[in-house]
Amino acid sequence: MSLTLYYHPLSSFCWKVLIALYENDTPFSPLVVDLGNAESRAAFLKVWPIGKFPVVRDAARDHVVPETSIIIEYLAQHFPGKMQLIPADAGLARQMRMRDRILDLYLHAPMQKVVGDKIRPAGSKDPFGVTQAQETIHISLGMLEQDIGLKTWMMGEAFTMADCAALPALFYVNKLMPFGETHPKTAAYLERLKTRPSVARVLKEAEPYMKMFPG
Ligand SMILES: N[C@@H](CCC(=O)N[C@@H](CS)C(=O)NCC(=O)O)C(=O)O
Repeated sequence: MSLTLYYHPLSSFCWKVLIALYENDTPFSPLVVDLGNAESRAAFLKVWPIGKFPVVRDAARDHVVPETSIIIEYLAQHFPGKMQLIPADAGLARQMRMRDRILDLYLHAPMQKVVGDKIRPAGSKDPFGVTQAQETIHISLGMLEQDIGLKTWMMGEAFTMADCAALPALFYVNKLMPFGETHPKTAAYLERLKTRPSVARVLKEAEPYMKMFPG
């Protein structure tokens, strides 16, 4: 097996790539990174000095591939399957990548900021940054509510990388700031996502670790 996935089952960005892998039944060897363990951390930093996961290593091509969107693009190129997560049409692919970026940068990353602040030691909290992050989340949810409208998935009927990006961001945002009442179309979309076998599998695998979430 040529692919190794460096990840952690509770990590939201790792879910994005796991969904893509499960959508296409792509074979890979999972390698759990425990950043709290000095040995595991040091070994991972040798692979990717930035220290953020997931990262994929493709032994057959001798490539280390970090960053979720780049990983999913790499999988689409070298491990294509029945699900085409990157649209073949260049215009649709650009629109899909734009949604993927909004979800990662303006929903997922601010969610990480809010969660990350909860585990900062007293005296090192950043209430100003958290308020800014919450405002960004609110704006993004408003945009998403308009965008999703009556569509099944982010790009319509086709399930794409943007949907892989949406699940982890929305799942954890909904835990922090439940949006069922305020953003019903987005909430219905999240429920639809959860019924997807790839997503249900990721959530089930994360269940034993959920108690570690500082919600
Ligand atoms: N832009 C990156 C974000 C990855 C990311 O933030 N990963 C988190 C886990 S969800 C992480 O590695 N956190 C550990 C740290 O920052 O020390 C991507 O898309 O892969």
